[in-house]
Amino acid sequence: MTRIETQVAIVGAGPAGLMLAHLLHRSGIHSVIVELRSREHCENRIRAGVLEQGTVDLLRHTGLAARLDREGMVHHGIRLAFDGRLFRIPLSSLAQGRAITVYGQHELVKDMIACRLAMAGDLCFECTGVMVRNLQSPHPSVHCDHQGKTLEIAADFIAGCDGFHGVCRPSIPAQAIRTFERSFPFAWLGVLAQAAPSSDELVYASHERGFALFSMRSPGITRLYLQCRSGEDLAEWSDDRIWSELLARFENADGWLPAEGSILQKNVAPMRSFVVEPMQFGRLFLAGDAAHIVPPTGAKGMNLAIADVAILAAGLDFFYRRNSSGLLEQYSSICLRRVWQAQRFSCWMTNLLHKPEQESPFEARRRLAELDYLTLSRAASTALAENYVGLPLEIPS
Ligand code: RFL
Ligand code: PHB
Repeated sequence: MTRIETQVAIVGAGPAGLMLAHLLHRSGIHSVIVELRSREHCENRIRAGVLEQGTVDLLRHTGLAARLDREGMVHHGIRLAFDGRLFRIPLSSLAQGRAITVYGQHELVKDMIACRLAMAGDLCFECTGVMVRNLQSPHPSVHCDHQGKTLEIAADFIAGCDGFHGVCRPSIPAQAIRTFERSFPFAWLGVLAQAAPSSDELVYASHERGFALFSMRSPGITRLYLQCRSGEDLAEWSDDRIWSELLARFENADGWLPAEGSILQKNVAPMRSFVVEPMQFGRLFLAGDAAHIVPPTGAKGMNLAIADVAILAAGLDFFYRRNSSGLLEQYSSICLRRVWQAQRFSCWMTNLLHKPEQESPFEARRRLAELDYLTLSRAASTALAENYVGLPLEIPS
């Protein structure tokens, strides 16, 4: 057995774990990351695309935005397609100049891994049998197998950044936490296509055949999503069927259509809402998807993961540099306030745009009126804009 000592053991090298390690490094706090999957797997997992203004500001401020600033696409508005109309929400003019940036999560993960390795930070890929122990003692530890060796990582704190299916949250005794969840009766079929984006902004479409979303990853790659049944079988979705369904759902967009191209990748992602309270047990702190999941319609999940670890890193900085555990004690309550706002907004966007399988004619008209209200009321579109670009992220210092 090899014993390693560190201040913070981080489980998971997704956006939460990698960003936390980076922030701690800047504060002179040592950490070790253990990750289940290979570097290649982490760097090629296609997931989020929309970064809030506060996320971009933090990445820039901490030296992680060189490529993001070159390749990220800054968007000042989004479009809503419904009832034959294509209505623009001018995000920046409604939300004090704030904008969103479209940049693939996997590109950000590549940038963060490269930065971590350049700083000679410990980052162990392909760790198996990961376990966390002694969470309520001042000496918790992480155990795993790595490159044929058994590792014991002795730490002051553990950060559970291992996503929704990780091992950290299930290691907390059930009576110490409360979970809140809701599943949605539909899923998203996601498609990556070799096609130049035919709109310079995202298009969210509400159609009687169901929801569709047009997004992008680069000047040559379009990202699209279709509402489908939960547990949908991908084998039933040929490329031709996907394109004809997409074109049918965007037919509502005042003549605009996505450009077609060859499909490079497709997958089905479930839609769920989940929150664990508190986000801490003893010396284990949960962050990102390990603690909460939001349906992707509001584009909030990765942004929340980054916001959590910004607070956690500040709390650990207070602990080591000012000998104060006050901020760590407030970690969960500070994060949960933002999490529930994101949950509220993401559920609202989901219900606004998706068509439930059994929607009554009354519900369909009510939903249309809700969309129409965004076009009638500056207050309504401002509420959407300020939530979409992200509520202010205040990091105690
Ligand atoms: P991750 O990214 O899941 O990373 C967790 C890491 O932990 C590893 N792991 C383990 N490591 C060690 N031991 C174990 N036992 C482990 N078990 C797991 C995993 O391999 C992985 O490397 O969680 P993190 O860091 O909290 O980041 C969260 C985000 O990935 C997620 O919230 C977003 O992708 C959500 N999301 C979006 N968020 C946005 O902010 N903007 C978007 O535009 C956006 N679009 C989306 C999305 C999620 C989607 N899906 C997949 C539902 C679009 C979609 C379709
Ligand atoms: C994406 O580009 O992957 C994306 C964009 C907006 C969303 C969700 C995902 O709401």
